Amino acid sequence: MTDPVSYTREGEIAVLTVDNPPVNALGHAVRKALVAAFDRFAADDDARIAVLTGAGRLFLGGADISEFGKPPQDPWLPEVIDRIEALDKPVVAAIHGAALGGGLEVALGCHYRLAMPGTKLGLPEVGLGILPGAGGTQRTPRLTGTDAALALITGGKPVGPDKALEMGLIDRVGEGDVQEAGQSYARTLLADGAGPRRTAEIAPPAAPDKGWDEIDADLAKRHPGEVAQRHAARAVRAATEMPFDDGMTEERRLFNELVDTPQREGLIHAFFLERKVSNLPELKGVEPRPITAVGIIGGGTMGSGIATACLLAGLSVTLVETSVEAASRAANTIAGNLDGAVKRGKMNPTQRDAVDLTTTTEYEALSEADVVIEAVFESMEVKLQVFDHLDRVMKDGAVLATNTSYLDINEIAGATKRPGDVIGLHFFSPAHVMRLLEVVVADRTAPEVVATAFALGKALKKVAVRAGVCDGFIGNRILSHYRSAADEMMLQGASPYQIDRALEEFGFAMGPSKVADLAGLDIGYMTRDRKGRDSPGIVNPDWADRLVEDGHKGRKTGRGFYVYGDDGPTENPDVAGLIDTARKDAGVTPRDFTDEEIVARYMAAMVNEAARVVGEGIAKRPLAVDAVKLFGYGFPRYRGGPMKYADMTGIATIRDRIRGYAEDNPEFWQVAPLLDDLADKDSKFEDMNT
Ligand code: T1G
Repeated sequence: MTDPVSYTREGEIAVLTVDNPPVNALGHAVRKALVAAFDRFAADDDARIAVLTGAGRLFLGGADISEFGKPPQDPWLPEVIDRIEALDKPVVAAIHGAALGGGLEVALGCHYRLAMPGTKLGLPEVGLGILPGAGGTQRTPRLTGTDAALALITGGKPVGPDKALEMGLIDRVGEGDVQEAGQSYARTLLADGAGPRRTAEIAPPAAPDKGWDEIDADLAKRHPGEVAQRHAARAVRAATEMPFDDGMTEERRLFNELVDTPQREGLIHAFFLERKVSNLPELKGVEPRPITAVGIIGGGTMGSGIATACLLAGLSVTLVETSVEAASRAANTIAGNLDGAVKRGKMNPTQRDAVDLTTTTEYEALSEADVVIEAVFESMEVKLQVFDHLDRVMKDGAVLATNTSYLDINEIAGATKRPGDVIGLHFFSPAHVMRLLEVVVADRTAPEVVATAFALGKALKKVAVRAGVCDGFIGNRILSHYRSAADEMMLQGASPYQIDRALEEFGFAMGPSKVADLAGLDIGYMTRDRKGRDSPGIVNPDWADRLVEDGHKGRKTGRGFYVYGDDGPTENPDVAGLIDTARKDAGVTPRDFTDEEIVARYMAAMVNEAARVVGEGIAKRPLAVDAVKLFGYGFPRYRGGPMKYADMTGIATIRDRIRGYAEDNPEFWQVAPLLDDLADKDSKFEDMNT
């Protein structure tokens, strides 16, 4: 490896550049090279000031996340930063692209800081289940004040250079080239006779406006179940109450506690899988087809959401509806979505006004589209008619995608003259907000069409996950299985509300009955119609059927498992009676469940069906299942996903639980072959992710 930190001199200015692609992560080699380079600067009598920069597209992307969980290697990052700060000659950090985590902490250890327009400066560590562990919790509040430091550190979100300047994180915003801007600032400092200005020597900042107990309670409420944010606030508190060195010791103690938590393991797993999941060996060297113009068939909630996602990505969109009125309604829905995106800061007003959207009733308007995404009613008959029409109007090489959530894409492809161009793009509602995209690859889908789908997913800032064709692909197929486990527990004695509470305590955004109410109880009703209500081992939730038959479809009708009044959802008093009737009809004597058993059974069903999905190749790797559940189904990110949960719980433990459950329902609780195999070998799902 070439020296990851170069040292050159421009007159009296020493220029130190970190070059460790792809993100200049501060791994062990970089830390050693930084110490050597700054030692050289200290000994270089002709160098009166140093400028630290990053090569490539950013300054420093932080500590090397892949090192966590491994024995730390000297020099530690805090030690490197302390050496920079202790120098008796000034050091300027010239920042571009991003200074994140340890990258920003290095900059805070420098004596002066300049950032270029568009730079991201932040301390995202809490999103990895840790905290800024190289002085960030001690130096930041000394520069910005305690409240601003708490917001930056516990929020984990980066700020731009103007905000950073206003906060006191940096001293100036540069112009032009970062190297020249950094050296120009250095010359100014020399001319002003500026010497080292050590952040650590700033007096401890004042206590925050709010009391620490209130701050802790706020964080516990905003990040239920998570520990990192609250630990980080305790480290910032130390900065206000202790001398710098003691604060650093406290920061290190709290950091080490977090490194040892399962949440750090889960969150770092989630960080890497988000990037690995779209990295498919089968696509190596496969060129995607260019996409600039997208056609959408159907302007309902999904079609309008998909159109919005494409417009947010700067693509031109032609949306086809069956009538002028329907097309106009779709245009209004999309306009509302875009206005919402501007409000959320996802799009600026100029971009919003420049969107290229055409709504029409003519398929012929799609003749130049590079890809078309069908999002019409979930009926094979309707979809076959749509694809027959598309087959006739779309140009050669166009990609024909369906947004179906369960229909057989091989059948749709087989009805066209171009099955190689047909693929599934399963978006999740609201399609312009939810990040998950299941790319469903049919038997004859061409590799470059798969590559094109992933390129589109990247352009839409989605987490694209490859799925094979089956009923429900990855996410919904597994959902139907753990949903049945919940139904079985309701029949046996657990209330829907205890189940929701137990799973929300486990970390789910919503329990299964709240999710069902949100999606619409009629969706489940129609699925049971389609699949049949007498599959062996599957408990049919007659109580949910009765609710739908009485017109109660969940949130959209104001009543389902919950009653949706002005003061939020309350339990629907009719549900208990409906379940009791079902228990009597089934001859079941209800029993109590503990919250622990509810979570264990629910998760065992999820892991078991996920193991089948991986074993059958519907998901190529276990991390694909984790990605689907994290980005499409509200699985708690700090647990890393169901497969990570299984690895951390113990595969054999889960297998043995399933064997126990099988005693009273052997048809449903059958151990998946892959789960059995891993348990017997004492292996982990993680071992299959390479
Ligand atoms: N360590 C190791 N690998 C990293 C990495 C990091 N910090 N950041 C990115 N990668 C890998 C990533 O997995 C991918 O790998 C490739 O680099 C490109 O990433 C002591 C303890 C910097 C904004 O949290 O936010 O400092 O898939 O696709 O879109 O207090 O990467 O190619 O094999 O995301 O241009 C804090 C995390 C660490 C920043 C660039 N730092 N990274 O985005 O590229 S903890 C972070 C990012 C810490 C200190 C603490 C982004 C980016 P592969 P990418 P990008």
